[in-house]
Amino acid sequence: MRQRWIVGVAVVLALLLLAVAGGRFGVSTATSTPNLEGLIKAKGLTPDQVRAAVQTFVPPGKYDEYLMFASGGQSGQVLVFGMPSMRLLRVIGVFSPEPWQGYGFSTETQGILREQAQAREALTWGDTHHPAISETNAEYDGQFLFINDKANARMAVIDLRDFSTKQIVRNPNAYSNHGAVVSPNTEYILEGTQYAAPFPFKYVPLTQENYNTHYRGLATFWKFDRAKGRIDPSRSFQIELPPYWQDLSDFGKFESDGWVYMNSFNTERAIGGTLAKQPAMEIGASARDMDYMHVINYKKAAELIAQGKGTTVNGIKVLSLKDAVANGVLYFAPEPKSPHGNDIAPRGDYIVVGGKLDPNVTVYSHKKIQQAIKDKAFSGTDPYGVPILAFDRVMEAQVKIGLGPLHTQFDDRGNAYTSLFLDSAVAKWTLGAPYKKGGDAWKLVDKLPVQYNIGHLAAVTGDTAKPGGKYLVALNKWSVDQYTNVGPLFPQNFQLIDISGDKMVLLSNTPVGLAEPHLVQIIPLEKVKSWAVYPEVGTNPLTMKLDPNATTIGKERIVRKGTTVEVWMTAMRSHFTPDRIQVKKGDTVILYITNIERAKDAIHGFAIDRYNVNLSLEPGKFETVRFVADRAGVFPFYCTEFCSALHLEMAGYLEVAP
Ligand code: K7E
Ligand code: CUA
Repeated sequence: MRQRWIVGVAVVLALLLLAVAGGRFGVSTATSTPNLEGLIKAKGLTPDQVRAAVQTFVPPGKYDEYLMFASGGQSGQVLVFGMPSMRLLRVIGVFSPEPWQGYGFSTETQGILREQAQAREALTWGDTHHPAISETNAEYDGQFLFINDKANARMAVIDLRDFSTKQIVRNPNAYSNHGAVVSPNTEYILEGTQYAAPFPFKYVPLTQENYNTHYRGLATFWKFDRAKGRIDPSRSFQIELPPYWQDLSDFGKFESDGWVYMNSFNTERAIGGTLAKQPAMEIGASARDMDYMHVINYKKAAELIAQGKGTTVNGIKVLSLKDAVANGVLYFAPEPKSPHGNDIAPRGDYIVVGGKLDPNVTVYSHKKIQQAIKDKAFSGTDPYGVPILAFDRVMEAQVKIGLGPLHTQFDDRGNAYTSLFLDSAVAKWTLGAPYKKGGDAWKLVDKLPVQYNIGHLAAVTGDTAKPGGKYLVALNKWSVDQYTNVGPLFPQNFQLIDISGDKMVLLSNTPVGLAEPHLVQIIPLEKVKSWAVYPEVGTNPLTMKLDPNATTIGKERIVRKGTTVEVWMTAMRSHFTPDRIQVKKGDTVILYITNIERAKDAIHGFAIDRYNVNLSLEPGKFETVRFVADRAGVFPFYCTEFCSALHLEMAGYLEVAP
């Protein structure tokens, strides 16, 4: 340890001396250049802290090694960080309007927020929890990102060519959801309903009897059409489930391909009612020692749907609970009380469950589960006739790791990492054969305190078939004393951890002062092939093709048809053409704007004062905006991105005659 420190500092010092000798500090003299040793001493840094600083520092002009996609929690957005620097690179508007991107202002993006005209009105927020990068052969392929909205049971599709949201679909039969996970080749994106509701949805008074009979959970398999880059609701399906609260899930891979494992809690079917002297929801919902992990044969379910077994409910095919049980689609495996994380090991052989109120992680074997199903090794059925697999026949191991285990990720050396909410720690433990053998298997090997109350954690490609090792991020819910006080709403605390050695090493803190990100996914930078400019001038970001209304220089025009005024406009440094638009009060105005720039980063904005019009026009992008000119007056419009020396002059007037 000490040796590495000396070597590390020696290297830094040597580089510093070389730089000084080479005159790279320009005018600074030996006395004004901060002396490294002096700096370290003045700040009271330990050798580990200096090493962490060097390890996470990305010099100006250099790139990070990884991209980290974080859910933006209640902001309804997605955050993109570079790693290991943990610098915020991008915010992606998803379920909330996002003015910088003009998201929710253009006709195209308003359509996305209105869920392709399915919604009565655009909801203006979402509770994003689980980003999921599209996969090929159970590895991230970097093409698409999916994210769920827990609050409104919606799923969004982001295209990683331009890091923009393309589609939002709403679950027609569920009112909340949890988890977005993709199948190994992204055929499906799965969401569980978090909170059971009447099915099909209507008013059913909340009595215990009604709850048991009329309330249901659902597993929704959204079919993804990769060529179109869209979810296809007409080829999606649902499986009806008992009214337990279905939580996180994971798709099997390799030997477990075709199966899904999904946690549930509140198998007690508690319905609350504190004022009526009923047990509080959380007491009722955690009364039993065991809940049920759902074991779902979704390939079988898809076959049954294809054979016409499903019923269409509100536009989506649903396989009934009865048919699911009768056809061997659904089994339960008992799992320790109030489970949360459900994570499948890299080879698809083990399923790791964290029971929040149990000091163990419980590991199930896919092989044992299949054998138990074959042998009909059931310990009974639940009230809905779902067979319950005998716990001792399907459980592979229980590893005592600490209090409040939640989520688990993996590295490339047979280790698993589990967040411990109550302990505020990350536990590193070993998997069994074939990952680790004999005395090395199923053992707690390291524990690192984190600050504080960790929810999810994520390692580099740590939930795929090829975990990368190297780094892990702890997503801590409480920061308490880690940052200066900025009022009573405290930032979340991301902590970067080096997992490349035997011991985990804390590297850095990153405050997230925006919302509560629940999960991140981390992908090597080179796997994401994003565009620096739109490939063709006039690309419509919704279709990703040349738009028929895109305009080129010299073709700009204003055309009136009745009370509709259409404007074909171009934007380039440093003018909009046309720069004067004359309409009458009450006219419908449609602007088709093309940014004809080809230079990277030559971005223009387009805003009309007092009309709530605000677009972002990246090089080559085409956008439409439509509004009714319902106020008379003369309204300046201008470019909102400081694009050039004459940026302030990039402006014009909308004249609305009374
Ligand atoms: Cu926050 Cu994944 Cu929604 Cu756990 S979940 S913490
Ligand atoms: Cu274009 Cu400023």
